[in-house]
Amino acid sequence: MAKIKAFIFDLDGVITDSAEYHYHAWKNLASELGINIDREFNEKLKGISRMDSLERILVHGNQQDRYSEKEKEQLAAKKNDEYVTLIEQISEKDILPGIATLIDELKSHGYQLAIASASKNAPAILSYLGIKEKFDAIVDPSTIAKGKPDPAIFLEAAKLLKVEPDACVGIEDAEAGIESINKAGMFSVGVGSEEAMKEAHYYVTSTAELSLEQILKEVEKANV
Ligand code: B16
Ligand code: MG
Repeated sequence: MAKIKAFIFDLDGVITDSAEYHYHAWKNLASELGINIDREFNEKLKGISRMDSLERILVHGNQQDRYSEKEKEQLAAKKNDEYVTLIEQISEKDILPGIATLIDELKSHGYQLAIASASKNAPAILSYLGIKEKFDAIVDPSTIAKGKPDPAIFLEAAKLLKVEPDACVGIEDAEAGIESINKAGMFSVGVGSEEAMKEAHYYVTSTAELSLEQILKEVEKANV
């Protein structure tokens, strides 16, 4: 592995926990369609794009053939309208433990920082958190043909930073995200359970445990 020059972050589940807001907005929409979803089902929507999330909900309610593409677009837009209102409550206090310190430490050491999130609302969320200007690049997911686990979004982040993939560390909380980082040829850091993060080069169970020193030691050890 080359000398690390950049850190690429997933947003939801790594920098902040917006999953709860996605859950409320999807639950309300699903219930209008006569479909019930619970928190366990919501786990399967993490890291999944808006339209793919809607598809999964429709399949769950056995309504996969009920709506036209245009109607599905309208349903997804309705969910997003509620989500956009809900995330207005997000503020600095919603940054996950240890993340603000890690970002500052990375900046002070001169690392490049980017966001590789499936969310089209990522720039708004980063603004509410007060940390948008700390990132050198935010990938626009609408420019990415294939979502995670495809490596495209992480490769695009490296390209925007003008850094080779093997000089990047990617940080993710979703299995599909870890797969995406690994396929991109980057060093993967997972946040989550041992089971969910088994493919990560290194993992921690909480963002509070993330430290630059430890990550660099693990990169050295792994020699990937
Ligand atoms: P939006 P991440 C993902 O964010 C969320 O985990 C997922 O639940 C959501 O459907 C997706 O963004 C798209 O979000 O509807 O705001 O475009 O984990 O990739 O940061
Ligand atoms: Mg995530």
